[in-house]
Amino acid sequence: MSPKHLEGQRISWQDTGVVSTMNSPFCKLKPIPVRAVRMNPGFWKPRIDTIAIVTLKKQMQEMRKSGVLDNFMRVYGKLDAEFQGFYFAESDLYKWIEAASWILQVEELPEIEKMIKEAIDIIQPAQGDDGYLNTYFQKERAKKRWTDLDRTHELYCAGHLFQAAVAHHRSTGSDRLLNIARKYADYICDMFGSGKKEAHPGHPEVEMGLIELYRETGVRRYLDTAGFFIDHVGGKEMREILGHAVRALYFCSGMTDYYIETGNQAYLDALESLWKSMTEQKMYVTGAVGGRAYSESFGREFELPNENSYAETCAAIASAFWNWRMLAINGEARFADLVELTLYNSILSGISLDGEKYFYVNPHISNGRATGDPWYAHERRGVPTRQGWFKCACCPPNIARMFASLPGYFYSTNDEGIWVHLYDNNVFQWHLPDGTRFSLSQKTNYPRDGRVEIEVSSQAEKEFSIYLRIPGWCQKAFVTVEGKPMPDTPQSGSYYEIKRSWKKKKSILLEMTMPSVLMISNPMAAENRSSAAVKRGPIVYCFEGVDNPGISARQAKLKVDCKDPTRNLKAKFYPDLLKGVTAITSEGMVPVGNWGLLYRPFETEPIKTKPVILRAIPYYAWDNRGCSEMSVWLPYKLTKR
Ligand code: FUB
Ligand code: ZN
Repeated sequence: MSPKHLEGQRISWQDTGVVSTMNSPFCKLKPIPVRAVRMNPGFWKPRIDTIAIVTLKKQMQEMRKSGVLDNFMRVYGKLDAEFQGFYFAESDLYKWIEAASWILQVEELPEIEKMIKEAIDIIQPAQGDDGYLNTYFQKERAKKRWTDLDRTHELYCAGHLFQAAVAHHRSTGSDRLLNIARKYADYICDMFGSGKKEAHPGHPEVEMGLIELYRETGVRRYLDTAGFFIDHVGGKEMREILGHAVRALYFCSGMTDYYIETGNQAYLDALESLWKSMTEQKMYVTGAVGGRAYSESFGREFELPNENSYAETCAAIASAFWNWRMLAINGEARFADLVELTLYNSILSGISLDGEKYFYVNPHISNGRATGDPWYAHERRGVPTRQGWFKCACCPPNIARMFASLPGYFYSTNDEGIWVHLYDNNVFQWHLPDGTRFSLSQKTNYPRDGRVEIEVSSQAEKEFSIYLRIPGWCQKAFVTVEGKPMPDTPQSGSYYEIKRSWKKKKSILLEMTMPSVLMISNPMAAENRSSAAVKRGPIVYCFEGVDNPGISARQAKLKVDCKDPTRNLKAKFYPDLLKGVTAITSEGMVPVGNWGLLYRPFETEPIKTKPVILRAIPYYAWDNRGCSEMSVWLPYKLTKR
């Protein structure tokens, strides 16, 4: 099938989504631009505002300090200095430009606009006449260009440049960075492919970048070169999710993009297997992935260590990218569920509430000691308290681009209607693919509770559907339209369709029960055996030392009523705690006295315990009041009433 891009039916830059599947032949959902959704005060708006007001500026300062911008200037002789940082340092600047560009769709921010312009001014002169642009491999390493694709990251950096350029174009209409990207992409397409340089990048990313550039420009060979890289590494044959977690999931995202454009079932078969392998065997309860610290990778099946969980923030973001693309194919709620799970837990944990510090590695249990052993203290990536910056600073600008573009993840459209994926206060004004204009607003306290009031109106007298995501975590949901309860029961883990004419404004009420629940794990995940984790709605909880004074979170046990396991869980909202969180308490117990020896014979009267009340807070919010002990999972003791 010939993509509509090539039929001259281009989308204007203002109308384009974060991942522009608008004209892609093999996907059901059409994206909406970030600017179509105005977030109102609620859960996400303050976080997105923090990115705009605090995070982006601080990140630029850090990149200046660590020499990322100097690396460009030394290429064209404006600075006489050594190359600084890792060989992929410039990718941080590209991610930052991407984030800063998306945020311009959220708000007018002249200062950020100026910073983007200055960054492009610094980048532009570094591009070679042939289009090549990589600050590490220019100048003294010029002869080494493309000689170490496996380890060093030329194509990875290129991919980030392409994504930044596309975001910048979609947000400002400027083709300044886009032209730099195109020139480089043309050069890459000249270099790589059958009968040319037959190789693939060691760190995927360029696949997504090239395909988005194809969607933006209609230049077919960008898509073909991405396909070449995917085939060269054997994408179609992959079945088990393996290796470096960010690489694996950027690859899956790129392969999904490629399927969406080409429709070759073999890619989708591989993607389905990889998704199953990740979600059934290699994912934390928080949605985090990449448990193995060594090589930052997916381990074997069920290799999910808690204290030494690597769970890189970038890997969780990569999972959200991938699931977002899988969702577009058929509108299956399981993918949106995972986008939601990662957003509220394993991605959000990556940044402090003030927007200035980051986790690179996200543990699921911590001894609360900021001085780790040498391996974990390595560049302070694995220290169990957030850091202001890292020598390898991939995660901070990745979080910024994710949250800056978040409004664009709330909805999709298609010929049938509007798809509501995420819940929070906002007004969405947009149009269906046929041009029918509508307005949809949400009022809710979500995720504090599961009640969402929606109002929809459309310009024209036309029947279309609203598809509400009923999350997989939600056991009971009720939908009322114009005060009348809908007769059929919404199914958990699906989209609930409401079809009618919306010409006259109509109200929908979605009520999702949101009890506190205890999660248990497949016993093959050895560290979670006989333990439970607390979850409420999309939010996973943890027990942090600061909320449990005098109690060791790593020795506590939950008391679980054997007839009614959640009976002991009590949820209460605290507006002033951690910017407003629902804390959950439970009866529990802690050992009295010391264990003494590491091992001892089992006793029928085991070590004495005393009853305590344990308090849990959302996992994303831990380590915002100093470094203390923390655990997501606690062993439990079944009790009879
Ligand atoms: O290698 C580039 C980035 O740095 C990776 O995606 C991260 O895992 C970190 O290694
Ligand atoms: Zn990272």
